[in-house]
Amino acid sequence: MKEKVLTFLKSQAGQYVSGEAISQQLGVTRASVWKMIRALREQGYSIHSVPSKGYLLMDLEGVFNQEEIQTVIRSNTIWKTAHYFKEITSTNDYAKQIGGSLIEKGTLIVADIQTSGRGRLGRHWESPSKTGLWMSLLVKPPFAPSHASKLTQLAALAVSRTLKNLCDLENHIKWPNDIHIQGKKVCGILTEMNAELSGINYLIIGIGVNVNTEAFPDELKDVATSLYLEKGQKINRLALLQAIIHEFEMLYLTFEQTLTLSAIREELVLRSNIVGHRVQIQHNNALIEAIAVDIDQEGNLILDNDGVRQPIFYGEVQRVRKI
Ligand code: BT5
Repeated sequence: MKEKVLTFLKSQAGQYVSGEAISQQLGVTRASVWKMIRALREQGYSIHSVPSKGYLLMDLEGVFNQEEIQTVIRSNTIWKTAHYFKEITSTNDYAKQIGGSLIEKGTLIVADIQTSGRGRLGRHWESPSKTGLWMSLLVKPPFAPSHASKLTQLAALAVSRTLKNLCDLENHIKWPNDIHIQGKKVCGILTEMNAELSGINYLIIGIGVNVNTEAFPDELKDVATSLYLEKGQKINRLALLQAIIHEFEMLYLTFEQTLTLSAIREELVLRSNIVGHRVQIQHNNALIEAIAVDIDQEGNLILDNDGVRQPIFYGEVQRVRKI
């Protein structure tokens, strides 16, 4: 029944609604309306009450809880199970714990705060409470392990498109796993897998997006940004999650058919802030400096070093200067 109260409050689109109106609409007593409002507040919804006006749902920034996350995947063809955590060490760590027993095709894991959020090579990922999107997409794909890194590119493109289409924010993909706005990192992706030569047991795509972060710790403030800082207004995290999941689903379904990035290669290049620039990259214990000229359909970054072309599969790229 409290879901009905929630739906009713949502339908009032920012208007106060009296306890009397809710009780009449749902055919329950004023006392039970109050109890349900209290239960919804305990679930994380911010409901403002003013004696003469009634109740106002103030969830403009999006409330995460099991029910809402479940709603996000309702019509999804890949993610059939969802797990929400108020607090967790890392959504990727949880995905690893359950990955071995994953029966469903896909599982979505979302947390409000990560106490040990991780980047690549075990680096710390700052994941403060309720201001970001800290999520892992767990899948059991039927293809060979060699295709796994392409999924990082699919995820990057899904986030990049969403930031443009939903938030109207120009952004770039920093190959292979970051999204930047105005040169600052707004999203990082960590893809991990458990595989054997014969196939992938499970694959985890961890995505972290700084959504409504108002300020970063000193060590990040020059390199990190959030959608709020760039846009000047708070973004609804649920709407963002829904849009990213939807974009990723479409990209993934196409990818499953072809196992190449040929359909999106040009878009990856257009959105890249690496292609067209002189870069340095740490590769096989050597520091290579060359011009990044392309991304191929395998997701490799193509470097040109005095006319010699070299595909790079993975690595830490830094721009040296514009050419
Ligand atoms: C990444 O690593 O960018 C991958 C980040 C993946 C985070 C998600 S959140 C959900 C899931 N669960 C996890 O535990 N992880 C994934 P890397 O390219 O190694 O970048 C790490 C570097 O980014 C750090 O060394 C910092 O310099 C910087 N950094 C840390 N926190 C940041 C933040 N919130 N925003 C922007 N930059 C950050």
